[in-house]
Amino acid sequence: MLVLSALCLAVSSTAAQAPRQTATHAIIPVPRSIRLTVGERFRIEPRSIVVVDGDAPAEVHRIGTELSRLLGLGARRDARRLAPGEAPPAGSIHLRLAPSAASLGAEGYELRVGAERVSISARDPAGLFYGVQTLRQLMPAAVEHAAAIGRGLWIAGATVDDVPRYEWRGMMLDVSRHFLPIEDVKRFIDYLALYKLNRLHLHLSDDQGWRLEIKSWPNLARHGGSTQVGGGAGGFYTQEEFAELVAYATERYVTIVPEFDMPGHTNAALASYPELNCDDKAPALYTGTRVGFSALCVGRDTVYRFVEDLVREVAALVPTPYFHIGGDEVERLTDEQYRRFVERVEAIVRRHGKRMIGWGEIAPASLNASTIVQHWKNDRAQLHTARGGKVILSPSSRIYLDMKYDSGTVLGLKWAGLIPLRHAYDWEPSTFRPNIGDDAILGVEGPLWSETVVRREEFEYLAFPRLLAVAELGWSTRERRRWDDFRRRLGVHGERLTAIGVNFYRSPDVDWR
Ligand code: TNX
Repeated sequence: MLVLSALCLAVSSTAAQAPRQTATHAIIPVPRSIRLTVGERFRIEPRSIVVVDGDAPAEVHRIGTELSRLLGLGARRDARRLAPGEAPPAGSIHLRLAPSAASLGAEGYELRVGAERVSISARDPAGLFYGVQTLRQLMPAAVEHAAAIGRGLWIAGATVDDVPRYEWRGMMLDVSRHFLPIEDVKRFIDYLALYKLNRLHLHLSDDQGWRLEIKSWPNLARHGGSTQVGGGAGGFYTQEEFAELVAYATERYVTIVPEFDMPGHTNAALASYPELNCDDKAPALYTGTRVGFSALCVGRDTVYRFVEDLVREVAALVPTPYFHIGGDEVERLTDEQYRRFVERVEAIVRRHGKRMIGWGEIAPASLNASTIVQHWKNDRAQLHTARGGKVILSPSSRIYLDMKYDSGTVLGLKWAGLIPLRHAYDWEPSTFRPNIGDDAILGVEGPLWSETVVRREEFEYLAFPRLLAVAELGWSTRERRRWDDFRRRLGVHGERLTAIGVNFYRSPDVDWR
């Protein structure tokens, strides 16, 4: 048995036959179609170079240059533009836009690795970016180490034709319960990109902390952001930092989805501004973990001025189409008060040109069909599909990344059950909920609530490897997903996750490398 890092050549023999070679790959998420061509590997050598077409947009050139850096191609670090009519030379990796490849959609790509040349083509730059991620995974994990520069790298020979199943492939980070510095959030964006996840939903406010500077309501961050669960120092992102984060995410084809939870989960805001409370008294900051006790004074005009200012500032700062209003677990309002609030806020969000998203609880309000409902528990998200609306699936019993793996897990919660790796992987979105079929499903998202996790390493421990199950649920077709095959491929990723510095849980379901 010859075991290579990115490619396994399993040599099997039976008594009657000569040894037979079956080549397997370890790509996560598994591509729509992949054929390995054993014996055709492309070696990274001093002559290797990344090339793009002469008229390629700057974005494509940037993707090429990033790849070139990853490969450690020394002086040839920038991608080279081909001269008009010049064919990609031997030893080149060619990134090419093929506008006519309509069937590849906005994110699909075709990849061909031969001994002489590599080519990736896609209709759009995002597809080239995803082709590059597949290329990374066809190389030994050593490519992820800066120290690999000068080592003999190679790419497994392959022909890949790949498109995602869903347009929404996400993760949520709760930076309210425990604050994560911007550098840590960037690390998560890097991880998402490698596994072709394209949404990072940030839960930016809750009872315990307000995490984004709002210039028209400065006390939200200054006071409301000054603590966290357990009473630590908390923190918040300035608008400059946040703009930089959005730019960082955009370069990696990750859309930031900002959430400001309301009308409940608002103690940090209520503590910062007395006028948001019906009795005009600001409560103390909160550092516990109960839910449901807070609510904005929804009958007051001031509250809608607050929402208006918030949406305006965030819409200007985050050039992505979504604004998530939370809307979960409100115990202090009547159903009628709650629904009217959601409807008024939806009008504000729409006026600012954004698509509203809310947790399942918002579905009974009379919503616009462009609004998105995020299913998480036994909610009524299906009311929204009946009006033609789209749903994101985040079932807590399957992909709440903050649930414990098993009864021995110290971090995490268990109200939605224990979620071992296989349980997170082995389910089918299109049949998961009655009346929420594939045509209504925008995609899947794994939320990571942070009541019990403080440092980046702890966030990572709960997220990995279950986030890779979410990545495959979101990208790969139902027919291509098989638990046994996933666990085998995942084992190979142990080395890669270690190389990029992820503190992952060594699930006993997997034979880790
Ligand atoms: C429920 S999920 C919540 C969060 C908690 C989480 C803990 C949702 C919309 N609300 O406020 O952090 O459970 O698992």
